Amino acid sequence: MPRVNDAVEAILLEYADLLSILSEDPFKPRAYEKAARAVGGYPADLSTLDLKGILAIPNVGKSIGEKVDEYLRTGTIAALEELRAQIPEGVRRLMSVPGLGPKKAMVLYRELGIASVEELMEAVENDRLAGLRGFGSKTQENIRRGIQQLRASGGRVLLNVALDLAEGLLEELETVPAVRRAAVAGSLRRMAETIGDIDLLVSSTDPRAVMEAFTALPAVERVLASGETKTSVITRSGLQVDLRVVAPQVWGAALIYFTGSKAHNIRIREMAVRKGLKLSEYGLFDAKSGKRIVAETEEAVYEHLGLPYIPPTLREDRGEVEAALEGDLPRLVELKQIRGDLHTHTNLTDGLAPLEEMLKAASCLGYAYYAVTDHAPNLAMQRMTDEKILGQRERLRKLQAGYPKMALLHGAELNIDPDGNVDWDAEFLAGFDVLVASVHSHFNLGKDEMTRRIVRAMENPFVHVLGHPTARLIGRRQPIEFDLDEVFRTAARTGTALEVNAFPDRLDLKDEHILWAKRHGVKFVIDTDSHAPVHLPHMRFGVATAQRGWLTKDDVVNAWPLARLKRFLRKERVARS
Ligand code: DGT
Ligand code: CA
Ligand code: CA
Ligand code: ZN
Repeated sequence: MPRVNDAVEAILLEYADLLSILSEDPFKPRAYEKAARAVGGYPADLSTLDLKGILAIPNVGKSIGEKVDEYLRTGTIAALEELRAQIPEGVRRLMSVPGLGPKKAMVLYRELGIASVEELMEAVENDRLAGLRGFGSKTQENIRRGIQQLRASGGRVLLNVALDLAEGLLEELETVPAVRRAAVAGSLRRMAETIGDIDLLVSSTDPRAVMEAFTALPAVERVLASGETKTSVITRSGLQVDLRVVAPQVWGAALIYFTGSKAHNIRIREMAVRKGLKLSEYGLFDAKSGKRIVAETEEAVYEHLGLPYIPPTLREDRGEVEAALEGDLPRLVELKQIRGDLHTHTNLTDGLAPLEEMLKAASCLGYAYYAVTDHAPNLAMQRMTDEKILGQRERLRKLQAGYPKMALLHGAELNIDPDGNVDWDAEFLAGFDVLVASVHSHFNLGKDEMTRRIVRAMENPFVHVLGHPTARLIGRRQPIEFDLDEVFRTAARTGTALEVNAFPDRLDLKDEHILWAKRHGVKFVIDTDSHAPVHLPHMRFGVATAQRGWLTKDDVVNAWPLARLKRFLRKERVARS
């Protein structure tokens, strides 16, 4: 179930938004934003904390702490209600348009009375913004693109949000006596990057009892439709959930059908037809006699189609059926094969937890190695210095004795400047065990310039990993544009690993691009980019994305034993210098 921490994070972010509209002081909203992220990343459940406990959370001072406490006790914050009363909800909705900040949203409202995204779109189309100060043609173009981006997201939610909710619902369904088996299906089982609605499948001989129990769950806000085989509801968080109930003997066929994707289903149904069979959610049938051949397990259905089992993360009709027929399905990398994390932060920069806490949490995951990669100095707001990072290295080396089974690697996340240069000179860079380089600024360079910039960074012999290569933030920031083939070719040539960033709003590279890059012979690293211990388990989203990109253990350098990883980190440096 979503934790109360997430609700408080959302409330504090709203408070920060409203403050940034109303107050001239830029630091106050930032303070609320930082506190929001700290609360979201805090390991303990907020509902178990008293005021003293709340004030122990990093970045939560007295004034914010008291508001959090008030919210936990009363379900509301008086000061927030006051701000809400001053600003129409529509203005805040305007701020959900990527690229449209609080000040501009307020101008649109004050000057033109615009209070919704629809009204804004209409105003853009009718050129009503033209005369407004600060709304030149470039701004208008950005707004237009932002609105398109917002529409394209179409109310879909991030993978982790849907998965949290679905796992909570499954847990509750499993306690219902009439439920035999229960599973997630649809895009969520395929671990797609965003989820339109949650599909659940249950087998039972008493569907009515299942539907009754389901619609009575506390998370359910409203029932859209309820029948014997299908019920659809809207949850309190606004997400739709479709529940299907089937007879136990057709479980496998139904699970294939409702897992999809639609394109994969069509592909295997065509195969069935060619074999004189008929495939539906009720089983695989002989087309002539109408007799059911198999239905109980997914494996049996695939087998009778002449196919090995195809993992859900591959079922996108990207060539998996052909590969299965040829016996060429990849042996997908699995979470349990991941031996370490190579991109993580501490509170030396924008992380929330001290080094010691991050290490402890990582060792609990059983990792054989773990890299700390705080931000380098050119990201000015992080205030990194040479002394600080060298001090951290010394501390890390001392802490190594406490982790006999986990090699502690010292790294940094470098910033790729517009010319493709990174922080620090060669001599200083040579002191690190592992270096991630990422684009954190100048997202709007032209395509050629952007390609050159990234190629140059990868040609740097000290750069091991290109971090979150497209810099997208799902639903919030478009990917940067570069020549994918050129960048993938360069990654292969220079031995630079491409990151599969596991943070749920990044998932960068994305599945299709991973598959594309793999064809160039690129190696990958699946990283969490954790800023708190609770982020470390995001690794599962990165692994799922890697699976959707057809990666095997051999493609993923952090699935390798330490000795092989070290060769990768060393050999490349020698080869390229
Ligand atoms: P979403 O919800 O947009 O993230 O994506 P899905 O894939 O979960 O799509 P959804 O919820 O509409 O349907 C769940 C699965 O049910 C879908 O992956 C395949 C199956 N399905 C739904 N409608 C059809 C259909 O018309 N034909 C076939 N072959 N399968 C369908
Ligand atoms: Ca769905
Ligand atoms: Ca659905
Ligand atoms: Zn990072």
